[in-house]
Amino acid sequence: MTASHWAATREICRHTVGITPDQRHGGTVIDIVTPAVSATLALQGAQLLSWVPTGHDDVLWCSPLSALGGGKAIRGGIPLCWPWFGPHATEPSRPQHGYARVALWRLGQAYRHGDTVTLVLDLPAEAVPRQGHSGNMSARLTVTLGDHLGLSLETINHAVTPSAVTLALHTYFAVGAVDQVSIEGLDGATYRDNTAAGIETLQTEGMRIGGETIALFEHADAAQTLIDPVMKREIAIQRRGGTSTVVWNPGRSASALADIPAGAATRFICIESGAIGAAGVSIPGSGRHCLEVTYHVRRL
Ligand code: TA6
Repeated sequence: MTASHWAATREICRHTVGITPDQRHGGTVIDIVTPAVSATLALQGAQLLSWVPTGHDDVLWCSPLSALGGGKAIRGGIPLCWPWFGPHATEPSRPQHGYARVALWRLGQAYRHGDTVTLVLDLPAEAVPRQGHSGNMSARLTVTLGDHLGLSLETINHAVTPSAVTLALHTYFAVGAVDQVSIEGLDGATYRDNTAAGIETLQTEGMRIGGETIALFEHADAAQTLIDPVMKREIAIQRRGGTSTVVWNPGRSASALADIPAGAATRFICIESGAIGAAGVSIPGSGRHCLEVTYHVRRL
């Protein structure tokens, strides 16, 4: 981060009680502390790393092994997959899950209403390589942090022609034991099972995680609930502006991922909300698209 970028970040935070910038583990973060919430967001990727509504444990899992800057994807929290999800459709050399999570975003605004804090972060078009279908686009993330969490990822198409995007919030939820959780709200939908050569599978009877799971639902209901009997809580997920949900846990394959400590893959489940594959969106010339997701946590 340049000195002027750091100074601009500090200046925005200076006016709002409870919002503090810091430099940590090789990156710049914003710490948020109010009576309702404590949270940390990294400017790399505009990635929320921690969200602790008062009276609860952290809702998010984040690897202690990840650097928080330097252009390598941070493992945990809420990575933004944008402007494509997964491998690039035609150019495998481009970064998996797009540019957003490895780019340095700019804090544009920070404000507080009561004990709720809102941060607005921008990824300007100049920071997005104009190759292939990345087109000429910018992104804006608005994060609202309080006793619930709201994220709104806006894509702005600056070209006069339509641009196609796939995108997702790749949220890592902390859980007590992944083999004990269930995910409601996906029954009746079909998913591509990427642990079984992409076979189309019908989901029934509540989703349980029995090992490595890569389940891509292009179309699923807009609401899911993650039920965690070990942490005695449930997390309600509501999505708008996309029809897709992905459920991912690496299971034993975690041993091949250097940034997941031994045994830690049992302590998170990714439930990702977005618009992927054939359910991606086409944004008209000079148009905008908004993906919104909200999370509420309740004690069981
Ligand atoms: O969203 C599922 C997925 O694409 C999986 O295939 C899995 O590899 C995961 O995301 C993590 O990707 P990453 O690039 O962060 O290692």
